[in-house]
Formats: sequence, structure tokens, C-alpha cells
Amino acid sequence: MSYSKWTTRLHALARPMTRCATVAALMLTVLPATQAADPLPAPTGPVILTVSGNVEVTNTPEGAAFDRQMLTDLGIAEIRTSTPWTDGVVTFGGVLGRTVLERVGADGTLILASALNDYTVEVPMSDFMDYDVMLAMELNGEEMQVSDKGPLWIVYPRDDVPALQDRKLHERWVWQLKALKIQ
Ligand SMILES: Nc1nc2c(c(=O)[nH]1)N[C@H]1C(S)=C(S)[C@@H](COP(=O)(O)O)O[C@H]1N2
Ligand SMILES: [Mo]
Repeated sequence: MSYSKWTTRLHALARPMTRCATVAALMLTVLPATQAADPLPAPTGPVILTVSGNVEVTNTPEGAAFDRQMLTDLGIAEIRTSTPWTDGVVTFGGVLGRTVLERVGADGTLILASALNDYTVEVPMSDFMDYDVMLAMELNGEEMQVSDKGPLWIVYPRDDVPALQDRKLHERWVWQLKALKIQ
């Protein structure tokens, strides 16, 4: 085979390889940045939480709407603690507030948390970032009904963190939570 044929063959081989490498490099740099912006599927069950305001990801005109399964799919955590509203040490199951904020690409400093009865309170976003604050769905393994502070209850890991054993924080333990607005 002549030298020129060889080099032509090499070039033909090398070109797609360079292209592959370029695409791979692009994916490596772009993928981590777009992770939070992964589109959120539409809820298929009843919506129990809507996150609105300064969020990057939405699936309804109102914001990012979650049914129970979507929240469960984000990963279930547990908190064992006593609370002023329950007897003894109980186990809460639910999704960490921080996990939800990250999933919707929330950016801000304040969360307006509101309940089914339209009770609304300001929760510093740092609470969710600094502590494992949970949007609890289960109490001792049972789904919490609206009649017992469900379907979602903002729960702080109170027994584990002395700083959280403060009456001033009680107003942030929103039960029958339905919405978070990021500001
Ligand atoms: N859904 C809902 N959650 C709520 C409230 C409310 O009115 N509705 N009140 C908050 C306030 S201001 C406090 S101090 C505590 C009240 O707890 P208590 O009713 O046992 O005093 O719950 C907080 N969570
Ligand atoms: Mo309160």
C-alpha cells in the first residue's frame, strides 16, 4: 500500500475518534451542570406538594408538583426523635427537604411553607441545608393522614441537635404542608 493511501486511511480513522473525544469531553463538562435541570415528569397521582418561586425545574404552570411516589423516588430517610406533638420517641419517614430543593434547582434564602389551612411561615433555607430537616410522610411506618398532620409534616431532627430543641422553631414544624415557595 502506498504511503499516501495509508495516511488517508489514518485520517479517516482519526477524524471520528477526535469527534468522539470532543463529544465525550463536552458531555463531561455539561452533564454535572444540567443534573438539577433534569425535567420532572408529570405527577400521575394526587399532588401533595408544589414547589414554586425561584426554581429551575417545573412540571406545571404553578411550579414543580410532586405526588407521593415522586417524593418517595427521591429517596426515603428516617428521623427518630421525640416531638412536643407525639408520644415518646417516634420514627418519621420521608424525603429530606434539601433533596427536594436540589431536585428542583431551588435558589434563594427563604422558604415560604404553607399548609392546607393556608397557615404560612417563613423557614430559612439554611435550615434545610444545615440540618436533615424532613418532609415527613410516615409516622412509625404509617402514612400520615390529613387528620394526623399529614400528608407532609416538616420535621426537624430535634433529639439529635440541641440547637433545634427550641420553642421558637415550633412555628416551622408545618403540618398538612402543601407548598414551598422559594424566595
Ligand atoms: N398546618 C399548621 N402547622 C402549624 C401551625 C398551624 O397553624 N397549621 N402552627 C404552627 C405554630 S405557630 C406552632 S407554635 C406550632 C403549634 O403547635 P401547637 O398547636 O401544639 O401549639 O405548630 C406550627 N405548625
Ligand atoms: Mo406558634
